Amino acid sequence: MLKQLVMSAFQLQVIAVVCLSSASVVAETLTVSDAWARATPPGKRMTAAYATLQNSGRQPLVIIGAASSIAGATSIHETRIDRDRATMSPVKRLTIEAGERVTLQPGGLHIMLMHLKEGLSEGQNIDICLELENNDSYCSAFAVARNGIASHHQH
Ligand SMILES: [Cu+2]
Repeated sequence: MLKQLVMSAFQLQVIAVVCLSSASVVAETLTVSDAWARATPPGKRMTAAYATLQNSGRQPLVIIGAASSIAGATSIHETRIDRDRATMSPVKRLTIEAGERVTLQPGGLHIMLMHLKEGLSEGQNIDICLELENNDSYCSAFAVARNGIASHHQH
C-alpha cells in the first residue's frame, strides 16, 4: 500500500515536469507582434485589439480564448460581411498551423474587449493574454492607438 502511494507521487512529479517543459516550448513558438488596441471614444466601454500571431513551432497552436484584467469579458471574434452588413461572431478555436501566421485586423479576426473598467486612451499599454488549448497562456503588451500602429516589419 505504502509502496503504491510512493509510486503514484513519483508519477505525478514526472507528469508535472513534462507539463512545464511543453509550456516553455509553446511560449517560444508563439510570437505576437504589431499588437494594438483601439482607443475608446468617451463613454464607450467596448473595443477591439489586433496583432500578428506567428507560430514558429512544428505543431499547430490552438487559441481557445483571451483574457485581460482591464475588461470584464474578453474573447476572440471574427467580423464577416453578410449582405452588406458586418456581423461579429465568437471564434471558439483559432488554429495557427506550424510555420504560419494569422493576422488579427480591423474587418476580420480581433480580440473583443467588453465591459471595460475604464476607457482606453492613446499612449496607454494594456496586457492581453491568449489562452491556448494546452492550458498555457501567453500574455503580451498591446499599445493603445486610435488608428493602428506602424508595422515593425518590412514585407
Ligand atoms: Cu467583436
